[in-house]
Amino acid sequence: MKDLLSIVSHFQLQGTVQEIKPLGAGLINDTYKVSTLGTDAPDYVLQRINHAIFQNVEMLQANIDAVTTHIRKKLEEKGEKDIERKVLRFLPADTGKTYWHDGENYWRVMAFIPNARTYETVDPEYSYYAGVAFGNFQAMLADIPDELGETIPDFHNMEFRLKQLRDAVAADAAGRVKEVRYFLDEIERRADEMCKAERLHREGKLPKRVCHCDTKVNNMMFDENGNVLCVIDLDTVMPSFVFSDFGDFLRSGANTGLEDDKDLANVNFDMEIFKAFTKGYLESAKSFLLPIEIENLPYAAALFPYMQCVRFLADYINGDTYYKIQYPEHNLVRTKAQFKLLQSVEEHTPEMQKFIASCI
Ligand code: GN1
Ligand code: MG
Repeated sequence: MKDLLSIVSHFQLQGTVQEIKPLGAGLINDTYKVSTLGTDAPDYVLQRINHAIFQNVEMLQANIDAVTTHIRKKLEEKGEKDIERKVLRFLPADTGKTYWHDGENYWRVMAFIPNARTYETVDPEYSYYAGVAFGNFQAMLADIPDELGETIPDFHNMEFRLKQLRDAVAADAAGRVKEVRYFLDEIERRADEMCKAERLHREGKLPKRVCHCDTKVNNMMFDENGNVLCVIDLDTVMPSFVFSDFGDFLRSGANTGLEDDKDLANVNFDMEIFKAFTKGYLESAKSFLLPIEIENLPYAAALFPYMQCVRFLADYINGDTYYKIQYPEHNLVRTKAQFKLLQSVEEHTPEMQKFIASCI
């Protein structure tokens, strides 16, 4: 706490810090809640940025500053009340930048959003709201004047993720390849189809837009009445295919089990969630989506469990160098759960296509 206190002292906080303790369940950054004394000053969120993963912190924070400034402006133009709870506010450090480098680690501080909460699972009603909110998020950022950088180059590039997996297999650093042959074969069998987005982009048929790129259910804040306040975890906001936000929400939101469920019988793709989310998303995103983007939404629903399966498996084969793990086979358990989810998505493809056709 003493060390964290001295870090926080480099940011322009109001009030007196009372307590700093861990917050949230992210797999990448370390997050703390900074509580201040009394009710006059806001509480804050302190984060240690995972600098091994986000190697260009200057670009990372420039993206986030651009995005939050743009959204804030849009909300002001709309005459929105409660703006403090509808867009994140990062505090400048004594360098004037919205991050602080202590010589070893990079830190940032944002205002804590009061009386708000996140969920690990959602029902169809909340999925509908989430669909509207992520569609709105993309719509609000459609005319952002700044050019955003790729904070993690090729983040959702399926060809690149497959190459990483193949490199991991070739190196076999942890001697684990022999136990995962089955999954490697299943992945390779689908590889061509799953790289469709990259091909369509090269052919000039599929655009990149500013996307959130980490639309897990728990990256959305709801108020006390269940209304969506804002989207958080903006590290990966960057140009991508709209499939990123659509597919990655369903990967978490429509999974009837956990991302790392050990009991695969729990893991299935929930069509009620799919329908509610898709309805909301299309309502707010229809105005800018191209037919090729809409047609391929069922592909997006499969792409993200597939990509996550590839990423978890590559990390397992590499000896767990990327994701935080709680036990030695954690990344393998995650791989299996994502693969089961993919199979369930595949079974529902015709039904998804029919539903989307009925929405437009
Ligand atoms: C990571 O930090 P967190 O848990 O929100 C990851 C996402 C994965 C997700 C899997 C920068 O997100 O891409 O989908 O874990 N973020 C990064 O749960 O790699
Ligand atoms: Mg998160």
